[in-house]
Amino acid sequence: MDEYGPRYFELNTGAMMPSVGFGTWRAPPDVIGDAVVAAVMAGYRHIDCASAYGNENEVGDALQRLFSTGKVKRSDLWITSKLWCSDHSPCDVPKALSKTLQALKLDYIDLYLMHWPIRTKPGSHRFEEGAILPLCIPETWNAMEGLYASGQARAIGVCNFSTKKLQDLLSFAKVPPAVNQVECHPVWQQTHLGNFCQSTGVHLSAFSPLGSPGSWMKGEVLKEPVLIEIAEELHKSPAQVALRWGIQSGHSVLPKSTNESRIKENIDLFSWCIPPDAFSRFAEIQQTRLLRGEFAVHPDGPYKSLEELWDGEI
Ligand code: NDP
Ligand code: 1BO
Repeated sequence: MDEYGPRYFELNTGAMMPSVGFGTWRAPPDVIGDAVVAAVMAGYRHIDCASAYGNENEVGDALQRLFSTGKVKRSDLWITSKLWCSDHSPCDVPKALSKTLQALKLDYIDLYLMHWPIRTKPGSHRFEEGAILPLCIPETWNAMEGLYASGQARAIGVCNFSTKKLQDLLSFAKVPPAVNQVECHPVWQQTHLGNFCQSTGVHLSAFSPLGSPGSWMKGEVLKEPVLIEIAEELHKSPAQVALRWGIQSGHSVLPKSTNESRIKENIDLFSWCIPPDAFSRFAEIQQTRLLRGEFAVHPDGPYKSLEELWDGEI
């Protein structure tokens, strides 16, 4: 029995976003389709995509498979995608969303996010020397607001914004961001940013909620002793406890897996909870940001240090 929510978080647009989203970063194009189908069949109703992940076309094919069998309708699903850094010029923003919609084979997106507060040369895929351009966040945001007004993006938001960058954005936004998607897990709990988001009505969505084991981020979150102890006490896996911690902290969580049994494990979160005495022990965990963003720091770019990229939240 599902007693322990929340299954959804209400955004400042009034929309209800499912609290567990299926991550798609680093999921190879030849396996992502079956993984998306397995995820939806296991109960996920939220898929987290991005043009930069190079697999939106295959995600779109999988969605068509699901729609054609009548298992789910478009309106049952929450689909997020993201504007890549090379598309920040206001004239490129609607073109980038059109490309994403074409790949996903959808006519609207539930949530469109600026992927990073970093702007690179049109057409560039990396952050190599010379590719990073001066920022134009107000102009890019204004173009995102146009997508919201057109209905092609039913909510808009950002990723990887520090408290200061979010505060600046809120000072000029005509449409406030609905979501700030950031790294968040028991080893990088984002307490300060989370409190600011809560006080301003911006939902904090947690990426890499398992600490991205196996990626170049070298996350060891699932080996954290406090997490393992609590998992043993509750007869759950460390991954489930990390995800349940995120939801109980008020964050949506976006676990990625291409393995069917882990896909199921990662959404088995609603028939149990972490009791208050165990929950308070997460405060003991030493904090470390894993996705530090060294690639965004250049002597000629807008961020000359990690301190500047994260405005001290490092
Ligand atoms: P996660 O924290 O979701 O970890 C994914 C890794 O954990 C995979 O290697 C997966 O392997 C493994 N895994 C999954 N479930 C379990 C489990 N139950 N037990 C043990 N290992 C498990 O990492 P991501 O960095 O992928 O983050 C999740 C999503 O967040 C991304 O896919 C993306 O959608 C989003 N994201 C957004 C970013 C942004 O800048 N906005 C940045 C980073 C991520 P396997 O597949 O073999 O199960
Ligand atoms: C640079 C990593 C982006 C993943 O969303």
